[in-house]
Amino acid sequence: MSAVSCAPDTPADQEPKDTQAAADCDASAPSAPDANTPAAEVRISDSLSTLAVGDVTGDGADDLVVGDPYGDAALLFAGPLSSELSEADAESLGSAVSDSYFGTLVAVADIVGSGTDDVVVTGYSSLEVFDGPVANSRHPVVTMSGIDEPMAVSLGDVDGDGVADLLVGQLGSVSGSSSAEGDLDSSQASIQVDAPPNFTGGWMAPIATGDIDGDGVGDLVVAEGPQVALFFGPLQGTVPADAAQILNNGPGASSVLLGDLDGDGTSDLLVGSRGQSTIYVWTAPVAGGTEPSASFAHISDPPESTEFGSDIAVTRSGNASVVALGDELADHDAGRVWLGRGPFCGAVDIDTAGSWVWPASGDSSFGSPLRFGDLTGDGEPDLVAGSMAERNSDGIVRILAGPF
Ligand SMILES: [Ca+2]
Ligand SMILES: [Ca+2]
Ligand SMILES: [Ca+2]
Ligand SMILES: [Ca+2]
Repeated sequence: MSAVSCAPDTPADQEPKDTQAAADCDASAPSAPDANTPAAEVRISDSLSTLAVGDVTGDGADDLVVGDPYGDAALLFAGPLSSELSEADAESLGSAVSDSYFGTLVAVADIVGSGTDDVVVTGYSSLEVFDGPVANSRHPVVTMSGIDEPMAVSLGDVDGDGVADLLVGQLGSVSGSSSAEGDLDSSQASIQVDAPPNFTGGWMAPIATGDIDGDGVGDLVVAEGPQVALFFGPLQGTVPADAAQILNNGPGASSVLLGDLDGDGTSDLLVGSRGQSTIYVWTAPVAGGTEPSASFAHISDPPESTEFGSDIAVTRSGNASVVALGDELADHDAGRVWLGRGPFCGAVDIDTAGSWVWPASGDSSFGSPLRFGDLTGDGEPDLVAGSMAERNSDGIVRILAGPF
């Protein structure tokens, strides 16, 4: 992977590394919240898997949905949240049919098109959509059959009709549906994207949706190993594999996020690689073959056991972009989250810019999953950070109050 730079005529490797990010872009350290005094925290009795944030009850306040696959459910915690919460404080969204590991993946967006966010929950071989406002409609509106071990879910409008679509990544393909009613069979999906021939590793997760070329229509990003495939919307029917434009992300890809880093309304692409020390950024408009425009990396002090990029989240706080990057630090039995306040460009040295957030617990795997949302109800984004390994792997979700 070649060096990255804000300006094509000023190669990053000719600039002093320790001053480059600040000089170019004024990236700064936000006031980091104390991970040991969260505004709220969720403790459930089974291992945490994934979480999502959105207003699924329709009252204007963000809510938290936590996957509980060992309880065969997703747990809805209606915001605003405070203090310590358990299963007793949640509404349980169970499967209409008995299914193992229902709650493995959760996602939230308005895919029904009613104006209120809906909840998507997957199990080992199932997917169901709970229509928002969920408090008034606990029964799923969609069950999707014919899927096998869904590995990723992304909700975004890739067919361009103005309503978010449901994209499901499974082995060898991504299936999409623009309809959110009835019983869907993934073999009859309205959008079908098969792996390009040069993707040999199985076309695994992760996937993401967002508008990365700035034409106003959502696009699909699928990462596999060192390659990232871009499918530009509108996507409908069977999408030919040669429609993919390819980016090379040298170290591999284990997390992909499309988020607006610079506030211009288009989605920038961040690709993390678990076990590596660099997260690469492509600033929209993105096309196949382009080099990353920025990176976040341990330039001055790379640890041996980094899990940097275990998850990624982006939000706007005030007039700036704020990025949260998880680093589970596997061998240190800990974990931490890097918070940086943009604008970002060039090679950002995370050891000299930004702030680290650490919990007191040593054995935590703090740093995945990560999301932003206003769960305290004060209008400012909060950081929602999971620690999978805490409490003998029952896990904790901390709500760390913004602004940042
Ligand atoms: Ca709500
Ligand atoms: Ca759509
Ligand atoms: Ca687009
Ligand atoms: Ca808040």
